[in-house]
Amino acid sequence: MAFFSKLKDKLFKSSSRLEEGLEAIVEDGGEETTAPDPVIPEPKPEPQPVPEVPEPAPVPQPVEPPAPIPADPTPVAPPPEIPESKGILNRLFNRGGTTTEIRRTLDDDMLEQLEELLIASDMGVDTALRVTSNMAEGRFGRKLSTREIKQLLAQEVARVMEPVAKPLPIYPKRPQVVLVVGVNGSGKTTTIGKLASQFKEAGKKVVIAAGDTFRAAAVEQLQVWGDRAGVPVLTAPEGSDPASLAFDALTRAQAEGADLLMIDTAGRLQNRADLMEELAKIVRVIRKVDDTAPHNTLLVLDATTGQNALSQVETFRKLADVSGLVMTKLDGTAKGGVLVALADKFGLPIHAIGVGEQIDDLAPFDPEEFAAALTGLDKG
Ligand SMILES: Nc1nc2c(ncn2[C@@H]2O[C@H](COP(=O)(O)OP(=O)(O)OP(=O)(O)O)[C@@H](O)[C@H]2O)c(=O)[nH]1
Ligand SMILES: [Mg+2]
Repeated sequence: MAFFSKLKDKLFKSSSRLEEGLEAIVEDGGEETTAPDPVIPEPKPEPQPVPEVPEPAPVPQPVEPPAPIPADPTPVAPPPEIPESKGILNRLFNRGGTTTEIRRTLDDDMLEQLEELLIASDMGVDTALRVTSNMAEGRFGRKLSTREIKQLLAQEVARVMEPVAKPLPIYPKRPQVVLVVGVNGSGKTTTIGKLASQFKEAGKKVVIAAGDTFRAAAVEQLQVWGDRAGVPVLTAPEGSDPASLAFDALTRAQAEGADLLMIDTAGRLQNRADLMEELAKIVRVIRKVDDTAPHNTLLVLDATTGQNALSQVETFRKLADVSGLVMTKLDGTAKGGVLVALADKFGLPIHAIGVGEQIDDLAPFDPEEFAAALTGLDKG
């Protein structure tokens, strides 16, 4: 699976940290065990009057049951060596490389270490506790290898993430208005560019509104993304009212029959009251054109901020009716675990993840791939 290895590469920092931690935990207090031999069970060497040469495939003979077993005390011929030699071959070929593996008994100490590791990987205390207790359920006292621990962890992570993995919903309503919010530098503008490109490629007619009128550079940046995606960007002079730009943009998007209008917003405002007022005004004004807008309010979060992402969700939920999340910068961070905490705590859909600065570095969120990449589990 090509994308999986790409994601795993990109999540290298998260996974390697968790992976090393898991290995260290199992090694600490674990012991070498001989892995149970997975080979085909050896046939019991039962002496019986077998044909001299072993048939390649002993075809069952339903017609005539193999006659023997008369308790004949006179051994006609010594039982041939075949069963024994088969055993030797089995030993040679199947049991030659007896594997040893370090396993550790799952006990309170180990669970505590696992909790600490998960907390350190930004899963948050509550989520870390829940995940480890689920991992332990029914397995307390069992000896587990690193691989088994990884599998268990990946399974629990995937279970937490499953319900939130939802692509941005597309409604029949046209134009569908997507308001994009988030703190300064979280990746709003970049994400709009990437999303616009994906929707354009999917045949949608997309329009972008440069609602961050605070800085001229912000508008230029969005125009660059619009050019890359091949999508028009509607702008207004620096310092002008973003709400009136949003109004104009929606009116135009409607007139042009656009499928999607994405509205960028500023993250750099003086204080929360300013930001709240600005976002509320944008919403108020676009509702004059379409009283069901915005249809999605995307909160863009920067994964490298770790636990901070949790408080950003809380803040933005008060400012706007956040309908879903995009988590950026999952490449090159050791804090990928925060996604698990977010999913566990808020249950908001995660529509996509940003794994780089290029236009195609936005991926749908796949819980199993994410869990495997995060835990360093080799899939398959
Ligand atoms: N590595 C990486 N960098 C990203 C990702 N998404 C965004 N960035 C970078 O993060 C920086 C900020 O991104 P912007 O899109 O400008 O963020 P913003 O939220 O629009 O910022 P403001 O407009 O200042 O509020 C840029 O340098 C982007 O290239 C990602 O998924 N991975
Ligand atoms: Mg921006």
